[in-house]
Amino acid sequence: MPKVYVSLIGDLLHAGHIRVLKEAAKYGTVIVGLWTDKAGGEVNDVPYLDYDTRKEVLETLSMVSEVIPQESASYKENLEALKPDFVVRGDDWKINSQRKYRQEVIDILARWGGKLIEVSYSSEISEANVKDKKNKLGITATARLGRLRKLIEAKPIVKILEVHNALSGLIAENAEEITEGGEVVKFDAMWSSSLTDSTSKGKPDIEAVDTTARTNTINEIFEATTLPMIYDADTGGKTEHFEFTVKTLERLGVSGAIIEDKTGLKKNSLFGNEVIQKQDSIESFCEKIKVGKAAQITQDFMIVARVESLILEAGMDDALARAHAYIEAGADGIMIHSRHKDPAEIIEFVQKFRTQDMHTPLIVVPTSFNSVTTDEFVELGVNVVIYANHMLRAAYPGMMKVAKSILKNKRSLEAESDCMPIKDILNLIPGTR
Ligand code: SPV
Ligand code: MG
Repeated sequence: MPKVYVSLIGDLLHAGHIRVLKEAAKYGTVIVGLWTDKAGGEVNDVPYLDYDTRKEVLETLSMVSEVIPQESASYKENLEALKPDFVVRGDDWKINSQRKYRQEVIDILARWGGKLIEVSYSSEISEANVKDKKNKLGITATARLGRLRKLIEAKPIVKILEVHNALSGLIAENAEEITEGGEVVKFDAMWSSSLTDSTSKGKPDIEAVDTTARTNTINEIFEATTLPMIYDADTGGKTEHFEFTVKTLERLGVSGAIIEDKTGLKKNSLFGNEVIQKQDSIESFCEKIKVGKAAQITQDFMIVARVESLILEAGMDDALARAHAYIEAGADGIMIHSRHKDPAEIIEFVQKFRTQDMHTPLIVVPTSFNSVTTDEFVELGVNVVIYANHMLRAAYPGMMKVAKSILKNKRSLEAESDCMPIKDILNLIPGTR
């Protein structure tokens, strides 16, 4: 029997897949190359369902003889190992970001006279379209919670945008850019920033906005979005209180909390030593991490320890010693912060940390060292980058400008060009009409 290779993510199996598999079965024995999470991560399409669940579904189909993993978005490795006579696929990849892989498949098959068969794929049933529809239906707390850990494991880097209300949440969810190669790039998750949530409420960033108020903001954001969220838990508060915060966040479907190793009255890190801020002892902070880890109910919730040694000028050795101690205490990741424009100390930290620990997720917040690109962070060994305050900082000057213009001109005519058209704001949110 001729060998037929079909490559699938198979997250949401739909009529298009069945059409491809039926066609493939006409040509011989069908082997499905099922994408691993990492393969999906290469093209910004990390599956929602885990590999074994997707495999189980495909294996029950009569058209499928065998399911094997495809470890990369490129088919190369599996094709060279199997040397199939045919590859069958939906024809949508002629126009989407996977066209480079299409040409590679054609070239590889040509080496042994194999053939690519393309099945016409109507756009209403493409996987992306089905996912869009699914997003409109929303997401459960459990599915949202588990998503961040999965994204960190599967993607070269996870890009996170600050949100402070539902509208900024919608921007994080929907903003996209298409690269020259046709790849769609989007944000992967949202950051509930203590700075911007407090500022939106007209309060200073000193833990004065309590957990109840913070979680109200999260609820509003979750009503309108499906992206996972990481929560800026400041110092985590009293250790005895932190365990309740962890349970509250898990119940809502937040994926993790970042706690910083400061104690007493917390001030924003970007003040550095211009204000009085005190770092916690390693022992006491490790205890807080342990209590938080013991409090969590799910396996997936992440507690990330934020090291403030560089902010407080306690030195590189202190930063590294603390990071390793916090991991030992159970932290699922390290956020290293700096307030310098020059990224040198961040680069030094990451390089030194990675000589001892290759795996623990590293998170950076490049508000000050904003010249470094996500590609450069990937090279360095950073796993998560948080753009921590930009949505609020962008909105405020626009609002101030318009408010002043109305005062100055005694009418809004002059401000109109700085505002989005009424028609657009009416239509911005689906279901307004
Ligand atoms: C926040 O966004 O509130 C943060 C990051 O904690 S920073 O403002 O840089 O301290
Ligand atoms: Mg903060």
